[in-house]
Formats: sequence, C-alpha cells, structure tokens
Amino acid sequence: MDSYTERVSYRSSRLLRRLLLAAPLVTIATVLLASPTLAATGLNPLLPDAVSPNGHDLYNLYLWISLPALGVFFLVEALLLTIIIRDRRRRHAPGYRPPQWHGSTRLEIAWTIAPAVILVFIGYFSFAELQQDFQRPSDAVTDLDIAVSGHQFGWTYTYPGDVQVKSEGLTAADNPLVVPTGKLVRLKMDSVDVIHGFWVPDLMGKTDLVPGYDNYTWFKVSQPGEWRGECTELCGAGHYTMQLRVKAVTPDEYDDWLTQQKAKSASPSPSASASASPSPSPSPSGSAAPSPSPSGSAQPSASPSK
Ligand SMILES: [Cu+2]
Repeated sequence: MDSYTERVSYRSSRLLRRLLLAAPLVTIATVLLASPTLAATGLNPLLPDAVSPNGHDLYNLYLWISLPALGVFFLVEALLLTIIIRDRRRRHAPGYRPPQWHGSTRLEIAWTIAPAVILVFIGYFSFAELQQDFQRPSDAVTDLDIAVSGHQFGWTYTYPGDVQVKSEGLTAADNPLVVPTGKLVRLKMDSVDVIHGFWVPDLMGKTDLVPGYDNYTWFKVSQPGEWRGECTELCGAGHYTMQLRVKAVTPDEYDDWLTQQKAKSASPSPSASASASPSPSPSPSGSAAPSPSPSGSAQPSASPSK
C-alpha cells in the first residue's frame, strides 16, 4: 500500500468510526425528542405514563431495575474507555508487546457472584410485582367486570347486561374499551382460537388470552383519557391489526355510554354496525358474532362449513 492509499483508508476508517459513534447518539436524541409527541398520542417509547395502580407499580419496578442496569452500564463503559485510552497504540513504542498474563481467580469469582446477586434481586422484585398484576382481587373491591375475548383478528368486550362491543381489525380507535375513572375494573380474558396477549403499557402488564382458560387482570384508571396497546402474542398474519384502545371517562359519561350501547343492541341497525348484537338475529356482516353458545367460536376463516 502506498502512502496515499494508506492516508485515504485511514481517513475513511476514521470517518466510519465517527459515524458509528454518532449513530447511537442520534438515535437516543431522536427518541428523547419524539417522546413527548408520542406520549400525547398515548404511546410512550420510554417509560409508560402509569395512570393506574398496576401501571404505577410497574413503573416503579422499571426504575428499580434501571438502577443496577445503569450501574453496570457505566462501570463497563468506564473500564472499557480507560483501557482504550490508556493502552492505545500511540502511547507505546513501536513493536511494544503488552505483559502476557491470564486468569485472576478473585476477579472471576467477583464477576460471577455480583451479576448473580443482581439478577436474583431483579427476579425477586419482578416476580412479586407480576404476581400482583395477575392476582384476582376479591369481588368486594371489584367495581366492574368486563369480559375480553380475543380472536383472529380483533377483540370483543362484553359489559354487564350483555352489552358487546367489537373492535375488529384496525378499528380500535373507533371501538375502544370504555371504562369509568376511579373504578376497579376486572378483565376476564379468553380466546376463541389462538393465544393473544392484552397489553396497554400505561395501565397494566401483559396478560395472555388463552383458549379454554380464563385469565384475569385488573386496573383502575385515575384520570380521563385514551391509551393505546397491542396484542402481544404473534397470533397470525393479521397480528399487527390487533391494536387496542382503552378510553377512560367519568362514571356519569360511562353510564350514558352504556345506556346508548344497550339501546343500540336492542334495535340492531340494518348497517353492519361495529357493535355486535347479543341477540341471535342474523348479522348482516359476514363475520360471525361470538354468541354465548359453544358454537360461538366459529370464525369465518376457521369454519370448514363456510
Ligand atoms: Cu392477537
């Protein structure tokens, strides 16, 4: 390699190194800048907003886990930078050969035990918190029971009085799960086909919807608003369409809304309305509304008789 080529390749590798160094910084800056905008839409790329007790406990858990994680990060980075800067080639004579040694029993024992202790600490608190998230609170404290049923690809919410709301495909924004603020809401979850996952990060941890098995989760939203979520189990080609919206309104608004929904289902409109009628009258839309009968699990694509 002549000296010109050497110079050019040295320069381009320096440029490459600078770009590689800049990339993570630019990414972090972008996420930080976009964070408030995204949070306003109910989607927070950093930490969820935590507007329910479960959400709040999960938020605290994130913070507690972040402490050892940040500690380890800064320790490792500091050691790495020290070695890179202190032992860089330019600081030594040409042909310098560093001392050759390996093995340090004390160090190796320390860096085996320390991470194990940290992981036990994280595991203990995570497990305790997640157990709480799945605990079915006693009926005495539950204000409202809503059944959530998942299917490929959408959600059916059944409210007291058999009022059903269907959120099909990408219609989550139009058909949110409506809940009253300040009330303890218990969700009973199941699925009619494959395993789905219900997750609204601001409100609760993930809960799976398993066919033939009822899972429970609960939450209490402290303020009116709308929060987004997603199905968190890869459940098929339309998985990405299984978006979620939870809308919290004041108890009075909730009562009005429920009355409206009841009236709607009592007089089914001829148009294919998004809210399914609980009566067995034939639905004008092709999708079979899950009726309470066992045959309700029939889903157009899954039914061979169709
Ligand atoms: Cu799903």
